Amino acid sequence: AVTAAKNAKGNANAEICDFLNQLADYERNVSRNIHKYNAYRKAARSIAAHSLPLRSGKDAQRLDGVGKKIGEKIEEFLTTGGLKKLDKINANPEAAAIQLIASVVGFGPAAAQNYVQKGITTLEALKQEDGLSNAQKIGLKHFADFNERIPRAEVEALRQAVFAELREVDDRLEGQVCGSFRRGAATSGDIDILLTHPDFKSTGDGEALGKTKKKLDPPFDKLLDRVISHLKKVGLVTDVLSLGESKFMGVARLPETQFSEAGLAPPRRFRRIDMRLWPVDQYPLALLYFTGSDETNKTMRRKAIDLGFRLSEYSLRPMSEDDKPGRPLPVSSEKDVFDALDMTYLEPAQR
Ligand code: DCP
Ligand code: MG
Ligand code: MN
Repeated sequence: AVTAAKNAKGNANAEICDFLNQLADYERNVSRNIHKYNAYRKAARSIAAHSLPLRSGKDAQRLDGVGKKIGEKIEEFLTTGGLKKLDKINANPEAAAIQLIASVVGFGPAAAQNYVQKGITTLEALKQEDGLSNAQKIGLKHFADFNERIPRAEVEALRQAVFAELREVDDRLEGQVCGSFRRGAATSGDIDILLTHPDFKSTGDGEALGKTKKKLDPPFDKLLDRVISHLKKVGLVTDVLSLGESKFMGVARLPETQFSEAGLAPPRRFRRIDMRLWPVDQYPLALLYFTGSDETNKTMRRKAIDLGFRLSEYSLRPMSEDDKPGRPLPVSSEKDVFDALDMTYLEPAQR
């Protein structure tokens, strides 16, 4: 019998996945090599899905997405318990500084690299810089809080508070918390809310509304604005990172009374919240996409391509011989998409 130690996700090869993900982060943020980043991530996902503990690099190479080079790293890790490449990365203060800054909300790898080149290597020094964007200032201000996972009970309390307030703005607004919360996760990195309205319709072309028309039609051009203003007024939203007609990224926190009434344990942290306003006819496709996981999305999009379709958060469309998308298929539930792709329906918790 296999008695390998498994992590919370049941991954027998957690340590291997962990070092592959560290290498992936390094490639994305420091080397800026997105291909290598994707390769490491893909190998890590493939190994995470493998239930038996890997015994050798050769063993690992049998898995999808694990080639010779990654196989050799796994061999080194299994035989020596470490990885020279990772030791070198971890001993490089410049690389560490880039990774640190790139992990702050509002900063990407390019900005991180620029600051480190200028000799800015700590968050304290970064805070003193002129010319930070509003989003970057907020990212720095809440750096510690944003690095904390959000317990499910707190997402639930925020969900109830937000949806109660939405009724005050427009009692026909509807929506759901998607992301890891909808998949049943015990903790979430942020709160992903998808909203819709029965009168808010797409043009039917299967594209993003913003792509075909510069502006949403009234009153929906102002609806998300009104939602966010109201949530700010009642103290649920504390900061705005960005706000467009259909996409909000910001910060939320439960007011003190609601926090204690929900029986949540202090400290009362600031949390990242994303909100999208979606046309009702495209809602099931957005629900599917924003529920994720990103891995399930990739699998489904790939499956769609294999079957001659194109799947997005806006539509499921057949592709013509010359690779042009046809008319969107009618989709009234997530299950319709699984059916069209000839896949067994997966409950959110299985995704
Ligand atoms: N998504 C995706 N590909 C990305 C980013 C996001 O398919 N590159 C989709 C799937 C995600 C959803 O959007 O589940 C929400 O994105 P999050 O980054 O918030 O991811 P999760 O909610 O899944 O996880 P977390 O708990 O870290 O927020
Ligand atoms: Mg999320
Ligand atoms: Mn999110």
